Amino acid sequence: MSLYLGLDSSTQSLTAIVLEADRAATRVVYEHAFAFDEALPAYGTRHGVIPGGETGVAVSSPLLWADALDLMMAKIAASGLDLSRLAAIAGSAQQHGSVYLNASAASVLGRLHPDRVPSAQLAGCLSRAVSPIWMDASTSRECAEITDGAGGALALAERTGSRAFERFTGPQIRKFFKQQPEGYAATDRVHLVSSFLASLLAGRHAPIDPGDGSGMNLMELATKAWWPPAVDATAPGLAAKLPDLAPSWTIAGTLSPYWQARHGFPPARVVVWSGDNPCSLVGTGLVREGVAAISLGTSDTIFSLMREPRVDRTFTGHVFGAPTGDFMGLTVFANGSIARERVRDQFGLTWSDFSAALAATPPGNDGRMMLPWFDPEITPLVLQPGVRRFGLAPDAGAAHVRAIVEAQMMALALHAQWMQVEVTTIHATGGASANRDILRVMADVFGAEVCQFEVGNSACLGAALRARHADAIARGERLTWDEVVAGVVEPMISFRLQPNRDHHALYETLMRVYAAREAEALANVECGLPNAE
Ligand code: ADP
Ligand code: XUL
Repeated sequence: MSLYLGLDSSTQSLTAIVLEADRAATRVVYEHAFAFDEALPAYGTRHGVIPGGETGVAVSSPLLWADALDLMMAKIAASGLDLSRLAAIAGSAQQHGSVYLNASAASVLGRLHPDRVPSAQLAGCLSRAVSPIWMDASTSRECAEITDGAGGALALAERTGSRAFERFTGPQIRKFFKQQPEGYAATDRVHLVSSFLASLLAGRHAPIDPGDGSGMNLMELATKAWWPPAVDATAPGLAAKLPDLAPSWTIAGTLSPYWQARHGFPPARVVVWSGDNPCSLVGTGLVREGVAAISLGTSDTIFSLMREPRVDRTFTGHVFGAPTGDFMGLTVFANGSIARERVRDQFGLTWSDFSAALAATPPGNDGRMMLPWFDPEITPLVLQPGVRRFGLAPDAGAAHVRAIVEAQMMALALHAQWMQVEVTTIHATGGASANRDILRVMADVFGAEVCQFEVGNSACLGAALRARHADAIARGERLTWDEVVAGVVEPMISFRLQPNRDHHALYETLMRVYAAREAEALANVECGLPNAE
């Protein structure tokens, strides 16, 4: 039976899942994860981010991601798995982050010396030492310039799937071009985190898939090609610096001699990597319309498959390519796990105390409420953070816990309405989906059944399933997406939770109050949202 490796390079950690599969069955035979801060402390990251930048700036290190990949490959090689059966590797990465390489990268990637770590050999290939990541909110000016240059917010949203967003790669590239023109001129290739890591595995520049490409404000959804008006509005000469775009099941190459000599891997197929949300779509089994998934990771996201792209005219959400060749709707909230952790830490709680606080407080929180903008928020756009509290006494820890979770769930429900998906079932994933008390609030707010998975990291599972799918296509085997996920995702649904109808009715009323308070707060903050006209 062949083995398939999925990797997920997320904001804070790297995860690997190995699947063993043949026509009859697919099962997980290996899973391992480590946090960047702990595994590679020399990079000095905090929650995967290099601390100390200007407000709104969030960067990490591409060399950290490369060395983490090396650590993980060593770990897998030492696991006792029969690596000779490894047929293909695919990956998932945090979206939007960009890696800037000079012209030496093309040859260095193909000639890495097996005795040395990747960072020591790649440092000279970087035309920018750091990578801006999705938490960066510092490019509002560049967003406005690109919007103007590309014919307005609606045109950009209709063509690329999203209006200009601060964290999207195009605005980040423009800021680099404006602030460090020499660095931009020395850049031969701008990779995403996904295509950078795929390039490192394949030993040559890998393409970008439409799932991650649509997080750049540069790709035309309909044609899955770079859209010249957006590319030209972003930075001069950019077209020549962008990788190719290729379908998600494209084979980028075989595992380079570096990985074979360094850790004893076979020349397995390297499949094009994608973003964590597109990979999660597969890893939560959303290969058909009608079900939504919520990922409670560093960010909270809600997404759903779409056969046809439906643009969000409220401009909060995104349409991305899906790894199945379809589309997906997605809305992202920056104040996800990190905001829950702020409340947990503020009151000195453990996660089990946090759960106990939810269990000890009534649905609706007796009218106490919070707008949870601890950090700059993406949905709705809040550039100057600030938490708003209604009726919450400073020392009422349990009420604060319920207030943040209810606020997050109501915001998820309100800002997913544009997708026009009737949510009757939610597939919950991400680190915080391990917390059933949080899922109970989710079920009641949405009035939907919530399923929880045995494999918590659906992005990584999705990457491993994508490896299986692409390998089958490369061998000329017919394998539908239903067949890819059947028997893997469904039996792994370990827990189902039904909503309480009375609590849902209460939340329907509270959601109107929440929406009004949100609108009122937005009228008083710097938000800069373009209007639809
Ligand atoms: P990433 O976006 O980096 O992939 P994960 O999906 O791995 O993030 O989620 C990690 C987060 O999950 C942690 O930062 C933590 O806040 C959260 N988490 C883990 N266990 C629990 C729990 N029992 N209750 C609530 N949150 C949790
Ligand atoms: C998606 C987004 C985040 C990142 C990190 O648009 O910004 O979900 O992919 O998880």
